[in-house]
Amino acid sequence: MKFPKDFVWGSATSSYQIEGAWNTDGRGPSIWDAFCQIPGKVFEGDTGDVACDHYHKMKEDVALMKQMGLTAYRFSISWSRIFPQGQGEINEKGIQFYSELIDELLANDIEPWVTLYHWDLPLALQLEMDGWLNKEITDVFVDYAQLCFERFGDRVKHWITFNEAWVVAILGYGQGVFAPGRISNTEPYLAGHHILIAHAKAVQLYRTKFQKEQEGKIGITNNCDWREPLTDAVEDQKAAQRALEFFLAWFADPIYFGKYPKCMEDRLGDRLPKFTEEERQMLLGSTDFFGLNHYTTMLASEAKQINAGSVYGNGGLSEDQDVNLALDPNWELTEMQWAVVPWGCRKLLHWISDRYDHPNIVITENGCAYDDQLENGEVNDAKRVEFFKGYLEECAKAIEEGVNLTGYFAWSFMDNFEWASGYSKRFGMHYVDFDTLERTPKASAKWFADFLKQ
Ligand code: PNW
Repeated sequence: MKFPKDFVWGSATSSYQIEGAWNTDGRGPSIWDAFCQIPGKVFEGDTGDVACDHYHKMKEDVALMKQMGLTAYRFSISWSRIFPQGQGEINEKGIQFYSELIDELLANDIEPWVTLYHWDLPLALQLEMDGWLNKEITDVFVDYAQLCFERFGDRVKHWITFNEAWVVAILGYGQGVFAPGRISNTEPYLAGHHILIAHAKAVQLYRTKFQKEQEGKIGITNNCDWREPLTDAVEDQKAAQRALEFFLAWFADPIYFGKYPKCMEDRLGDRLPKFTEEERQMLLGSTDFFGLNHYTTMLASEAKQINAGSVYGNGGLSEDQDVNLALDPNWELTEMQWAVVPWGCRKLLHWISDRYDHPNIVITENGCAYDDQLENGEVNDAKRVEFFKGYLEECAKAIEEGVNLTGYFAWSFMDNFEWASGYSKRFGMHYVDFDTLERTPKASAKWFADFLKQ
């Protein structure tokens, strides 16, 4: 496998999934703190109250990253740790935590890649202004972003405004399985619209007030699975294309073309909000790199009848696209029931490259959950090693074929709170014992370290 010399190698986490310390040092509650309290929303009533206790074990965690030879680490800031009410009063202790984390990383030659929003909206903003359904939140987000640029921008050279707007919109406002738990076939499009505008405003602020002096880059990360046509039939090929447009082009077209994909406009009508000319201009070109989270592949076909009871069948997804999704029974599944299909990654990279004219793509998440067990003090997660090998091989091929892929972040650095699945799904390269909170490197962490040494 050949990768360019300056390729960025990292691992990723997010605040609510690892930090714990939910009410320590003045942190305010987020929508995930509240969502976890609703019976039945999170597997076995798990919460992020303690999680991996990264808030207290930060230095130990950075030392593990160093041991692995990572050159970059992607984490997110908990908005309510630095603005306990989402706006207004600043919590200096929260600022101090991230400031120390950034310093610790730099002291270990690890580049911080910072996500501003990885789903943990301050609860106050949900209660007082309806979260992402209210356009005014875009300005509140910009104030929060500004504070981050001011306080951390001297040392942070890579910013990601939003992680996976699709998940926020569809799982949070469509299917209601993630916070804030809303079920609707109109709200996902409104929430997604406001996230895009908030992103564009934050980028505009960074570019006009900070970028020259701080010399950093700013972008957005979107997630997308690959959609392979079930058959060669033209309708199935069109269905696969439509599924990709509803998934990724929904959030990438406005940034690269200044508008939503036509198939979304046609199918959604008034349910798809419209950008003003000013917003359109602000969105155009508002990313310095194409952040991509990629996990899996499904087969797509023209829906003559939507699969009943499919997880994709609720809340403005399959209904709006007229796409049926299925799995090839030969594909291996991870613990999340996500299929392991390395070639899907390469096809998606090409699709992005072709549609958006060769952007600089950074895979900001890729990884898998397996039922890892600690045995005699070790975890032999051979399947995860296979997964990384397979996906990285396809990445290397894509680069050889001309795709401008410049970085890769493994999800996740350590086992953590997997949202509605709680602690039941192990995604990390470090095993975390959630009783003692001890970390143990898995075989995959050792494989990764050896791989990076070459
Ligand atoms: C991403 N889907 O979540 C997130 O960025 C991480 O926080 C998370 O731990 C990781 O992937 C693994 O789940 C996703 O339904 C959640 O397609 C759901 C989907 C995709 C990504």
